[in-house]
Amino acid sequence: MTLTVKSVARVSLVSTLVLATVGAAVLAASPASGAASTLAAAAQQSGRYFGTAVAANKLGDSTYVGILNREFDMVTAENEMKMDATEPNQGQFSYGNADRIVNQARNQGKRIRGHALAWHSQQPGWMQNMSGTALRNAMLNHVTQVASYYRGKIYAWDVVNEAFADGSSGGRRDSNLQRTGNDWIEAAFRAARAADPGAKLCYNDYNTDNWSHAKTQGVYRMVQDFKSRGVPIDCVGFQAHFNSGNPVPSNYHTTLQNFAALGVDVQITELDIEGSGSTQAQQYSGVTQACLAVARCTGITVWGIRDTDSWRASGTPLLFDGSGNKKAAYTSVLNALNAGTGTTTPPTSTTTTTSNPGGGGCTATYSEGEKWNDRFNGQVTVSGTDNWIVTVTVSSPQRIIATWNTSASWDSANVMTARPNGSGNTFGFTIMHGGNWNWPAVSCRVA
Ligand code: G2I
Repeated sequence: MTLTVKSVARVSLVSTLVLATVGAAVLAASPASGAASTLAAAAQQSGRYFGTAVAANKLGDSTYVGILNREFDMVTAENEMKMDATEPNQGQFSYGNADRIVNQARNQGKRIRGHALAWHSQQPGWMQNMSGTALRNAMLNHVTQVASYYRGKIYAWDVVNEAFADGSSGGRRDSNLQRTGNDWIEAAFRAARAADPGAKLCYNDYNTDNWSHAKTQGVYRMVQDFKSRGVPIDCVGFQAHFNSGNPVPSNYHTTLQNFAALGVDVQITELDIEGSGSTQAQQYSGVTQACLAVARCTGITVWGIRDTDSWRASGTPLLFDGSGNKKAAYTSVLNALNAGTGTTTPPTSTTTTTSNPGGGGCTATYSEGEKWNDRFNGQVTVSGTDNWIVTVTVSSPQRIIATWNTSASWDSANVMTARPNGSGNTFGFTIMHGGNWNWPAVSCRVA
């Protein structure tokens, strides 16, 4: 009991700190002296990047290019690497516009996120009409060709984009690709790994920000499954398109942390938040804080530069106005990055939670135990049922070496399944940390 209370108190304290930081960030007119003065430089202080989507047809706009060159160190082609752009006719590849973006970025010392190798949308006409083995082979050939063409130039590929259904199913989205067989995603990842072994391979989706949403859980289970079976996946992209109907969730940090605990990087890949003024600025700051608080959140990309460049320009969702002036949202992001609370090797204060995402039944609460140079102890307290199954997932190179007050087993993928052994509803374990002090992800279900 005491343990649960301590843990809850810590979570509340961190929330308060985040809110206080947001307030301070919005009030400040300019960065403190000594702080970095661009988004990229500010993000680099914690080893992260700050990127933007770029459209090839705007590379002649000097205001646009001026902001791009000054503020960002990662670039995503907004449309130019999609399947319809790169393979307009089957077997005929077209890289002109994508290359303009890649060359501009590389000449400026920026890195590139590739977007996207396989997707149900933006397929060329010839592919839309295909099905079965012919489509599967055409998709794999596309992945192989495009990833090979850009081998060595891409930091991370969105290998598969938006493959999960919206709503309560938590399952796959129906599409011609899905109908080729449920293994189409892992087949795409294997082809991408073979074509460009140096690129991080990401699964990228939207509406996966709220930890309690079925879609988020569906993607989580897929990544967990891929990690356990050795399917090559390195990262998960959270598009993060927010507005009043799809607001920044209060559990955003939990989502990022729980995915990271599976042993993948997480990236915010297409951030935009509709709105204006201090409300928008606070939301931007909160998203930035959530990334900074997760060691494996390696960077943030906004989906365009000026509001007028946005795919939903009327929502004014970006960091610069139509004239290229910095908005309040820009200042709040810059200040959050400069606040420097985040680190790529954080100490022990990560607030991994604890819950039954399916709703109902039970709650598992993690709290810290003793720490040593090479290992630390943790406890989990379960409430809501005496008949629980708790999953504890640690992230590489961590490994669980001992447990007490539970009947548990764990596998090479660092996932432990714990059940009651008659000792009550609090159990403990020891983790060899290998320098990774992140808390494990825990979740609970009724047996
Ligand atoms: O819809 C927002 C994003 C959601 N996640 C995946 C992203 O790839 C997606 O980006 C948007 C682009 O921002 C739009 O610019 O994807 C849309 C569809 O691919 C893009 O819109 C397309 C229009 O539908 C086309 O009519 C247009 O020719 O942009 C094309 C190029 O301007």
